This record gives sequence, C-alpha cells and structure tokens, in this order.
Amino acid sequence: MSEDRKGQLAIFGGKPTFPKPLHVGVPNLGDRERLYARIDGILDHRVLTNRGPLVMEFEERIADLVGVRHCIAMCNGTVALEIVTRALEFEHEVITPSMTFIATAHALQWQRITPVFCDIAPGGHHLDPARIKDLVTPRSSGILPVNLWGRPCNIDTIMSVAGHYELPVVFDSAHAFGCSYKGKMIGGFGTAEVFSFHATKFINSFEGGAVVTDDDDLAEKVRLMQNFGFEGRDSVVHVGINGKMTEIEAAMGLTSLESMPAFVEHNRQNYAAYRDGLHRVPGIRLIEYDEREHCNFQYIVIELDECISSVTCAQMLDILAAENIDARRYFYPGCHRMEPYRSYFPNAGMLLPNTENLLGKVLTLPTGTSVSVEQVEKITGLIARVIESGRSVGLRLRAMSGRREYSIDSACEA
Ligand code: T4K
Repeated sequence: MSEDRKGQLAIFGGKPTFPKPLHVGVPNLGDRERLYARIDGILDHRVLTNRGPLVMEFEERIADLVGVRHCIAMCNGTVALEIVTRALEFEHEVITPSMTFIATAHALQWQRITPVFCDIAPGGHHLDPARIKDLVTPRSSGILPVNLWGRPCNIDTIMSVAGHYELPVVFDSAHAFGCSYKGKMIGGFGTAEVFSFHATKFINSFEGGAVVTDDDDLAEKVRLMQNFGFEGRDSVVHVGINGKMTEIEAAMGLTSLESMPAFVEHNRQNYAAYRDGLHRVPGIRLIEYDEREHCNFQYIVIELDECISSVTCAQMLDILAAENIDARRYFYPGCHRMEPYRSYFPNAGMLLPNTENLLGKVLTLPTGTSVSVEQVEKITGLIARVIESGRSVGLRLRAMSGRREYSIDSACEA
C-alpha cells in the first residue's frame, strides 16, 4: 500500500480494519462433544422427529426457564406465530408494529389477516400503547406486540388497553428469550408468546421456535395443529400443518441452552465494551439494556444522529462494510414499505412518523461469541474516528457518489 493511503479509511482505499467480515448474527456454538453425543443417541434410537425425547426435554427446559406450564417447540418462529394466531382464531385485523422483522407481519398476512401497523412510542423502539386505541375497529381480533432487541415493550399498558377492548395479546418475543420484565421472565405474558431459535439467535437450534403459554386449552390446540391436527392415529380434529421441531434441532437447542450463561456473559462484556467505546461519541446513542432485569444482550443497536455526526446511516453502513464490519439496518425500511404492504397501504408511513424517523438512523453492530472485546474496541474506535472527521468524510463520500441516501437531511441545516 502506498504511504498516502496508510491510515485512510478502507472506503477511501486504506487497509480494512479486519481481514475477514464480522457479521451480525454468527451462531453461538455450545459444546461440540455434547452435541455429537446427542446426535449419536438420535441415530442409535432412530427417532428423528415427531416429538421425540430430545424435543420433549427441550420443551421442558424452556418452560422451566420461562416459568410457564407449556412450551410447544416448533420448526421456526414464523410458523410458531402462524399456528398460535390461527389457534386463537385471529382474523380480519391484528395490530402490530412495523418496526419489526418482516416475519411478524407475514405470519398474519399468510393467513389473510391484515397487519394494522401501529407506530412506536416517541423516542422509543416499541409499540406505542397510546396509539392502539386509534387503530381498534370492529374487525380487530388481537394485538401482536414485539419485544424488540430482547427489550420488553410497555407490557403492562398494552395489556390494560387490550383488556379494555377485550383483545387477546400474543407477544412476538423472537428476540427476548432469557429476558425479563419487572422481574418476571418474558414468555409468561399475554395469552401466549413466541420465541425464535434461529441460527442467528443467541440460543439456537439451527432453525427453531416455540410457543409458550399458561393456557392449557390453547397449548393442546397448538400442539395438535402443529402436527396436521392429528389427535391419535386416525382422527384429525383441527386444520393443521407440519410445524414440528426435529430431534437434531432439539439436540442443538439443548446443547446451546447448556452454554446459555457463558453466551450471555460474552454478550454482556461486548455490550459493556460498546457502551464504554461509544458513550462519548457525538451523534451516537447506544440503545441500553436495563441491567436490573435479565437480559440476553444479543443485539447491539445504535441510533446515528446525522445532524450531529454529518454522516448518514447509509454512509456509515458502507464505511463499516469496507472495513469488513457487516452492520445491518434492521429493520429498514419498515414492514409497511415492503411488499405486499407497500402496495396495500401506500400511505401507511403518514401514520408511522416515529417508525420512519427511527428507521432512518438505526444500525445493528456485530456481537456474539464469534466477536471479541478487542474487536469491539476496534469497531468503536473506528466509529469514533469516522465521526471525528464526519464532515469531511461525509462530503468526500457525497462527491464520490450522488446516492440519495448519502444526502444529509435538509432539516439538519435549520
Ligand atoms: N419475529 C421477529 C421479531 C424476528 O426477528 C424473527 C426472525 C422472527 C419473528 C421469525 O423467526 P424465525 O422464523 O426466523 O425463527 C435473520 C434471521 O433469519 C431471522 O431469524 C431473524 N428474525 C432476523 C432478525 O435475522 P437475516 O436475513 O437478517 O439474517 P441472515 O441470514 O442474513 O444472517 C445474518 C448473518 O449471520 C449473516 O450475514 C451471516 C451470519 N450467519 C447466518 C446464518 C444463518 C452465519 O454465520 N451462519 C448462519 O448459519 O434474518
């Protein structure tokens, strides 16, 4: 590399901070020997699926950890959402945020239920309970809030609004396994909750999910519906689907659970390093965990204020990518701006000002057991360096590319 490129950002031709990409969501792996032993057992017994012993053990462990009577393990979180909302006879319209992974909305739309997008609270990331009443109609059949990033939404207020309108609540807690709200584990709220154990989640079963509930009748119905509606060999009592978790997935899930304290501790240390490295950086706000609660620390989320940093979110994403830091713009541009919702409700954004504002400035950064504290320190050091010369970096990038997303919001000039 020539002398004049030394010390340059990689996007301007310098050497990348990392030789290989660091991603958001690289799977945490537990003890391989324990996993292999479990897989041997599966092969020895030749029970591969259909609620074998490992799936039952996994369900028991999850229910115990969460403190609920029932856990029904599923092939993934999306199907878990579809089955539980179907079992509850959700129909017509369900109120849910747009600030979520597309699976939340799709799980409804797949059943021809309209997701009615509710804005998030000002300054927050979660469903605004104060907005729910504006969206309730005679066609509303339920509420599907999301415990985004593993941080609980305003559960008490949502439950009280839902109670007022007699609407059942299912929480999408795909991110929130191992977290608590006011001391009680997430999973025990509403009529039911759904977890994801996808490879990218801090506890994973390769693919996987679960419905957890204290409602005995609902649990029974969900269990039947995930197995084609079969009650016994020759009798089908509900419409159903195949939503089963396999034994090998449960083997991974159980092995992953055994390392849960180590995963959480690793994530916590990375989070602390991000907090220490970013707290004085102007224009960056790290979304903090409430450490009085149980937290899984699995998402590192920052808000970037381009008026202060002079660098837009899209620019920062590209700067980081050039350094081999694969940050993500979860969940940009919002479900309401993706198909089919964009076509169905082209003006939905007008009712979602807080969501739209937030989505323009959120970035998720790499963490998990494949990312070390030393690497986090390099990431935060780099972000601080970019922002220190934000104005010139921003201008230079704009000169290199006229991308619309590289333009600073005109409101910043005011
Ligand atoms: N509700 C909410 C709020 C959710 O966030 C999700 C899923 C669901 C419901 C539905 O749950 P599932 O049906 O998925 O169980 C990922 C995941 O696919 C998805 O599970 C997750 N949320 C969402 C937030 O993130 P992508 O498309 O952003 O991830 P992907 O596949 O690009 O993976 C991220 C990075 O992780 C990759 O760049 C590389 C690394 N990676 C990934 C996989 C799968 C690996 O290193 N190894 C791997 O095996 O969606």
